[in-house]
Formats: sequence, C-alpha cells, structure tokens
Amino acid sequence: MKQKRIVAIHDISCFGKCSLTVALPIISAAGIEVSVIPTAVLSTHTGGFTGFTFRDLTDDIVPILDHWANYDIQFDGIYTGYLGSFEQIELMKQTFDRLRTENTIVFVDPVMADNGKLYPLFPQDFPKGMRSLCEKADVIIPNITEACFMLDKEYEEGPYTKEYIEELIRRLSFELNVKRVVLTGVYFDDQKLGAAAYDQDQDKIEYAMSDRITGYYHGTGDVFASAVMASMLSNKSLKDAIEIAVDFTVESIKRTKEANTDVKFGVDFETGLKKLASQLNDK
Ligand code: PXL
Repeated sequence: MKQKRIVAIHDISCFGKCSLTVALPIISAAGIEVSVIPTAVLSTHTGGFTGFTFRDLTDDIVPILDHWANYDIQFDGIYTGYLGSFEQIELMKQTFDRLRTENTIVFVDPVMADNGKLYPLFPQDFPKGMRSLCEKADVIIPNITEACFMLDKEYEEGPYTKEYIEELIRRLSFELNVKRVVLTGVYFDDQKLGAAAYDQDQDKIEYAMSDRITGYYHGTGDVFASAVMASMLSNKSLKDAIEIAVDFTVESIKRTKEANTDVKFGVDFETGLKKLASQLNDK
C-alpha cells in the first residue's frame, strides 16, 4: 500500500511538548510521512512559562511553498494548529489552495483559547480570523471555548447537556460549512470527559468519553488532534478515530499525573506510541 503523506503546519515550541514536537511523533507512529512548515520557533509554549523567545517564520512560508512547487509533492492531509497572526491565517488559505488535491483532507485545529479565555498573545478578534480558516477545512477540531468564540456565543462552563453540545456542533458544521466537526472538552457530569464528532453527510453525532482527570495538562489538545488525524488517515471511522484519540490522550495524562510531572511540561504520550502504532497499523 502507498504510504500516506501529510504536512503539519504549527510552531516549534522547543520545550514543553505541544504543536510540532507532538504532531510529528504521533502521526509518524501511524506509518504516515510527516512534512512540516514551522510557523515560529519559541523557547517554550506560551501557557504558563514567562520570558519565552519567539521567532516568527511567516516570511519563510511562501518561499517554502515556491520551492516545493518545483517537485511533484502531493499530500493526503494538511494539518494546521497554532498560528500566530492574521497574516499567517491568510497564508494558510493560500497554502490550502496551493497544496490541496481532490483527495487531500484539510484539518484545522483552531488553537487559540481554552476555559473561556484566549491564550496569551491573541487579540480579541482572532476567533473571526480562525473561523474564516475553518470555513476552508474538511475537518475542524475546536474545544468548547474555541467553538463558542467562533460562533460569537458566550462561553458557558459545564457540565453540558446533550442538547447544548448537539446544537453547538451542528451550528459549527452548518454555519462554517464544514463536513466533519470534532468537539473536545465535552462533559455531562464530573466523572467523564471526552469528545463529540459530527458528520454532516450522515447527520450523526458520536461520543467518546473517558475518565475525567483533574488538573490542566498542557499540549493535550495537540496530542488529541494528532491522534484523530493519524486515525482518520489510517482509514478509521470518525467514531473509532475519536475513541482511539480519547484513550491515547487520557492514558498519557494518567501517566503524567502519576509521575507528578509539572503540567506545563506536556504529557507522557511517548509511552503510548507503541500501542497506538499497533492500533493504526493493523491494515
Ligand atoms: O498547545 C497549543 C499551543 C501551541 N503552540 C504554542 C502555544 C500553545 C498553547 O498555549 O502556546 C506556542
């Protein structure tokens, strides 16, 4: 079988596992080739560290695409995550137009907020820009805060009702015109936490729930999104993809909690890669 290839477009946070340092190993574990376009280099991610360096690589994006255009390079998937500016959002739209073929799946994780708040460095109107990028995607993976912000809806804390989640996910799919939406951070009680997935063609919502672990662990959104992407490109159904990704993420959090690691440092997903590889390479 022909090996699949994707391009992951995120920052490199040199310390504190997230974005490219998470996407590369997880998607590679599925036997998928991962090319990258780094959007910035930071000494650490921005969640809880202070004094980090930030080298913007916006000016390198078009030259990278121009160089690639000299070769016959095709991608089965394009995966964007943390983007640092409106300019980068506009460049991603051009990137999709230049790299996508009719068989390419475009994944957008609109990384910008959590727990009702935008991450540091993002302006208040950033969700508008992210929404316009999501409108060009085949699959989007927001958390509930990002979903509300993109719909200009006030963020509410959970526990949520099924009606609330289903209205949110359907609104995202129809108003942003995206066929498949995976919503993270879904919980109906204090025991379980997980994700919901909506497929517009089938008008069906699926859930994958697991144990809710207290504490805020950094980079878990990227771990989850990378595992969903790896699973979908390994021909798993949307339901199987969210189940595999929820289990992979929760097991990573549990190991990290047991080890008492600083929550800023990222989760121990590496120990779970062998199991993930065996789940995704059973073609
Ligand atoms: O995990 C998302 C992420 C990625 N990259 C950078 C971040 C964050 C979240 O805070 O700061 C630089």
